[in-house]
Amino acid sequence: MSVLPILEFPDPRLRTRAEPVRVFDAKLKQFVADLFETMYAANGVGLAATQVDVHQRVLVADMSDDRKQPLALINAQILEKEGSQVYQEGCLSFPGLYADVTRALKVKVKAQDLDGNEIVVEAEGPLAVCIQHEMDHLDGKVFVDYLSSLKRALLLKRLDKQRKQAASA
Ligand code: GNR
Ligand code: NI
Repeated sequence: MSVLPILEFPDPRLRTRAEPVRVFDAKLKQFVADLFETMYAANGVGLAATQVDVHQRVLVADMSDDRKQPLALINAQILEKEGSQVYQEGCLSFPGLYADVTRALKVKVKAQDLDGNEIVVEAEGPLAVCIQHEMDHLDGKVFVDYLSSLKRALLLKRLDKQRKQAASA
């Protein structure tokens, strides 16, 4: 098992569109184990393969307080969306940055498990936010893309400032 390095904005590799997984082998299982290890080590609630520079449609999430409810989705597709919610999002690729994003309240997702079996997951609230956030990463999309250009510019300036401070500390 290994903790993988996480790409940070504005790395252009975060804009890559991931390819569907076609081979469900031991290597995939190892990769998913590494994704979980990386997510837990970074105290994240979700992680997309894109963020560790692997451009395959794999995402992991664990919204539970005890960090013992791992969910891995391969080749996830949204079947249905319902309602809307505003949630303050963060992202491991934008350390220290948070912003309100509006997304569907509920999602019904079709995906495959580690063995390639089809699964259907219905999620609501924070888990639905997380799944939508991770699916966006797999399409090269990040949460600041939803903000107005003014708000985005302000936040990215703040990120820059934080980085400069961290570098001189
Ligand atoms: O750890 C994370 N927290 C989070 C909080 C609100 C909305 C979405 C997320 S996902 C994020 C981890 C991450 O960057 N996943 O891509
Ligand atoms: Ni993210």
